[in-house]
Amino acid sequence: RPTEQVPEKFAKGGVHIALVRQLSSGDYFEQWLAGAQAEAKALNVTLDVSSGDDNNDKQALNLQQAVGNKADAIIVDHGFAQTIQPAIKKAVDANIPVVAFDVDPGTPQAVTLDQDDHQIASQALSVLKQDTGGKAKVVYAYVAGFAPLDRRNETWTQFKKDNPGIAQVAKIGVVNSSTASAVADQAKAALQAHPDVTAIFAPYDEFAKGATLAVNELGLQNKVKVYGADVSTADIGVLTAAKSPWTATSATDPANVGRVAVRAAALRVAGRQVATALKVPPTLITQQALRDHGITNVQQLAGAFPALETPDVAPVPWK
Ligand code: SR1
Repeated sequence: RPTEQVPEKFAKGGVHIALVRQLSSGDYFEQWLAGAQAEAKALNVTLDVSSGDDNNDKQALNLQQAVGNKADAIIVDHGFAQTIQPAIKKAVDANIPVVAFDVDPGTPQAVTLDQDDHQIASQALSVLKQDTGGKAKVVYAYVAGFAPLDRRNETWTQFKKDNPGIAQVAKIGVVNSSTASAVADQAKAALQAHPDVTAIFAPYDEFAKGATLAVNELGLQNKVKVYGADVSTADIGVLTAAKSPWTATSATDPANVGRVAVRAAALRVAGRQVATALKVPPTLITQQALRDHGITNVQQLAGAFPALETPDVAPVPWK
């Protein structure tokens, strides 16, 4: 329920927020965008969306353009620190509010938003540990440089130290417009080279889908289990398919995270205080729970996992 009047600029429909993305393909990024667009519509904001399509120089150019166009606020969605920080500095110097999702903005003047990636990794790893009794040869999927994956990697590194029975025997991973199929090829090769592997830690849903495909194609479903991150309707289909090796995922609702990013940017446009570091906590979703609740799509998830919705993170008082 609104507790305040809509600020004039929003009522008139004159607010432009630039959303500058590094990546746009894949379930996670599509759902995130849908949430951001829905929130922008609800707030009467024009969302100007650009994507670097995995080209960091293109993302940096898009960001410079958003600054040059004097956007009312800018949301930077992923990116590599060295390519986006110079333009973020220009934005904050020009008093343009910046919300940085899953990327280090390099300045405390920007609001940061993340999904608590350490918790994402530790939730998925808690199931891996339970299933394996803390003793397993593991294939690990990771690409350095992406802030959320780097944070999940910190937790994996500590987990290995704390659990000497867990051994990483191969590292795989690629991020591009066909991540899942590339990771499937890599996972297949790793599983063939290491027949004693019983678990794949793949903390990004495109990695987990690729790992699952590899296990299925090799017919190893009874031996090798996959522990992942993120969730989408397509992921739920993969998780709950007969004999699926994908056992657990730790996830937020990506559409909800997109909505939070737009709310934070809108609040800053209206001159409101926003916490400097926003977090949307993840929820552990197991294959068993999805089956028990008969969940087949993301719309049904919130009923069984109400913590996936976070209206209290960056609430807008006039909405
Ligand atoms: C390439 S980075 C992919 C991750 O970004 C978001 O944090 C999602 O959770 C996804 O796993």
